[in-house]
Amino acid sequence: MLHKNDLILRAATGQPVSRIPVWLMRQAGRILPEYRAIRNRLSGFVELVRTPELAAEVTIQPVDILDVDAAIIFSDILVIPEAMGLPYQMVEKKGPYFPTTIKTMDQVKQLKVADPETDLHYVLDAIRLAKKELAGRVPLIGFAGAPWTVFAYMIEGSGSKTFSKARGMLYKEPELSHNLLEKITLSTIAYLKSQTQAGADLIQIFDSWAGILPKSHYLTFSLPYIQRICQAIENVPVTVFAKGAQFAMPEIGKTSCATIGLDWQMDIQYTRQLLGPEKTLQGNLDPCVLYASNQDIARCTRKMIDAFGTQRYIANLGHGVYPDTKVDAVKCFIETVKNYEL
Ligand code: 1CP
Repeated sequence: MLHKNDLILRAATGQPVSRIPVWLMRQAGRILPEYRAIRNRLSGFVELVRTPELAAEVTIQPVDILDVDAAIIFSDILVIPEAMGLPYQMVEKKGPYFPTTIKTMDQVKQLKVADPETDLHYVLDAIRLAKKELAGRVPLIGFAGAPWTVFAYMIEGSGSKTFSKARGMLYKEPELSHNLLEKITLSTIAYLKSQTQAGADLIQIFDSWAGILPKSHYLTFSLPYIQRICQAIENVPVTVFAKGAQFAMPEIGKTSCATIGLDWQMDIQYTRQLLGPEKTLQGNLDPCVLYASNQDIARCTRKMIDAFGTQRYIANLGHGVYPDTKVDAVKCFIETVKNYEL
């Protein structure tokens, strides 16, 4: 489809842009009162994710209200375990919770490879609706968790500071671990292919827990599976966001992704040097900058762009926007990017 605003696609594919594209990780939900109004009408997060009309509506809210250059489909990385047979709950103010976690090879064998058209049809319906309502205004980003990050929740059963059960599993049961990662990878490839068929113009892989692995484990248990996903998605550009994985940047640079996301701790110039000119970079303002005054937000944003340069670059935060961020601060960030002169 032709887009009225295709800046993010141009940047991702290395074409020149007339201004820098900008969006925010976790822009759908969290910060907008308009999101909370819809969310409060429902029993909870899971119902919203499973109601395509409303999921599409909250997907488009940031485009209408914040004027970002891309929408991201409203869903969660945990729909994959559920589609494989391991359901999750979203506990208010606490986050995800899995009543059952994976402990044995027998359990891994019982999990299925997700069939997106049946198990995840609600996400695909939401994508089709969102695309229709966007009518080409901006591209739509589809996403999934990286297999390692999804694995971490399936073993741990919830968020965790250390994910010690999940990391421990890699040492204790490497074969079980690879078997589970394989199933998650096959499910994710099928899912992301379906997302692009439903209309996703770009795909982002979130490896939120990349940074807690030692390098050798990252290169064994995470990156090879990410590379398989990158290779399988041929028709749209893929972004890899591996939070905390500065240590593996040269290797991430060798995957076939178009764009690499930087978290806020990563050094911009050093990372560009490691990756060379062929990849597009995305990121990486510290989300906490948005607690500062507008003047400081603008100053920090411009300083960040000075370091990235204006081509082969997509402006974003270094991780998801925090829920207590003021909408005005987000607007200031977006305006500063848009007004940056090439
Ligand atoms: O009730 C609510 O509104 C719940 C809050 C919420 C929301 C709005 C959760 C629970 N998930 C989401 C949506 C979501 N999750 C999106 C929507 C699109 C967007 O605007 O970006 C996306 C892309 C995600 C991805 C996601 N979920 C990640 C990867 C990105 C990241 O932030 O690192 C992870 C790790 C999750 C798990 C998850 N879901 C929700 C929470 C609170 C968490 C994190 C739990 C933890 O800290 O371990």
